[in-house]
Amino acid sequence: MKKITAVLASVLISAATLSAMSASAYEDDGYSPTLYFKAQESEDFIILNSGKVYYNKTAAKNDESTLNVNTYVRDDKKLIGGLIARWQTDPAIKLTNLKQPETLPYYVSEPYYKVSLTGNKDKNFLNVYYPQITMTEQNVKDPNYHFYFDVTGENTDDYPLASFDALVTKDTPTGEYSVDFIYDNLGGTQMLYKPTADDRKLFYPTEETAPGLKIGVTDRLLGDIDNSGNVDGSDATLCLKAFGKIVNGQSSGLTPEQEICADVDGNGSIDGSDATLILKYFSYQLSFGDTDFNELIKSNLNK
Ligand SMILES: [Ca+2]
Ligand SMILES: [Ca+2]
Repeated sequence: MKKITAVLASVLISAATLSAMSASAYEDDGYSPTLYFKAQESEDFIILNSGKVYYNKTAAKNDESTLNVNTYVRDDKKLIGGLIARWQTDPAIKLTNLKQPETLPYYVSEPYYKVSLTGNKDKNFLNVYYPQITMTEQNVKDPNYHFYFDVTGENTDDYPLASFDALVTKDTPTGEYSVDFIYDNLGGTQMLYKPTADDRKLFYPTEETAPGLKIGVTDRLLGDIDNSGNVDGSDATLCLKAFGKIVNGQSSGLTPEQEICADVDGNGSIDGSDATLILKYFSYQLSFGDTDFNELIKSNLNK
């Protein structure tokens, strides 16, 4: 595998040299493709409005819970000619079961095209290569061989590059986790694309163009800041108090467990929107009886 990585990296690098040679003909319009993850809701996980995943280990029905995640590329201009996506996470969460989708997001053209899915268990990372190029002298000399495929889907959400599982257990320590694309220029996440018909460009995503998937692991219900076992007005009050402190430049005054469950929209900060969502959930429960936060999130009332 190492060999293929090295070969592909060197091919991509030689393409970058080509790009530099013709750079004068190319005007950068700021366009870049993006990569992203989307997790699927399941028994032990809630997907928050921001896409962040919430895991309450106290309520989890399984000792080991499987979060299914899809990896996508968005390339509205359909310029990509090849990509390597590599991602990893904290050792407390295991990444496994990497699969290619039934419908590939790219048009497949033989003989060059082959998707490769690999990973490294010890280092806890997964890789997707589109395509895994079969290297021959002739291929290298063919200036078009990178570009024998194109995005198939109109909506990239219908066409993941790959799916995988993230395993979270009751022993996973409380905390904020993230499945992150690996950003490095030597065999890490990279995309080769053609900004113009005769140009090719190597693009290395950053956190902005390839954001990670956030996973909050805690010991209590979403929004139950005081851990009373239900979500109500007291939790909204605690949330507003924490917000007030943050606004005044102080720390929230909450424990890490509380902070994770207070950020109910998962946008990374505790503020008035979170308090509003907590109150909405409280009144939703009063109207509809014993429901879970998931149902509010899926309803139209959560925005
Ligand atoms: Ca409570
Ligand atoms: Ca928030």
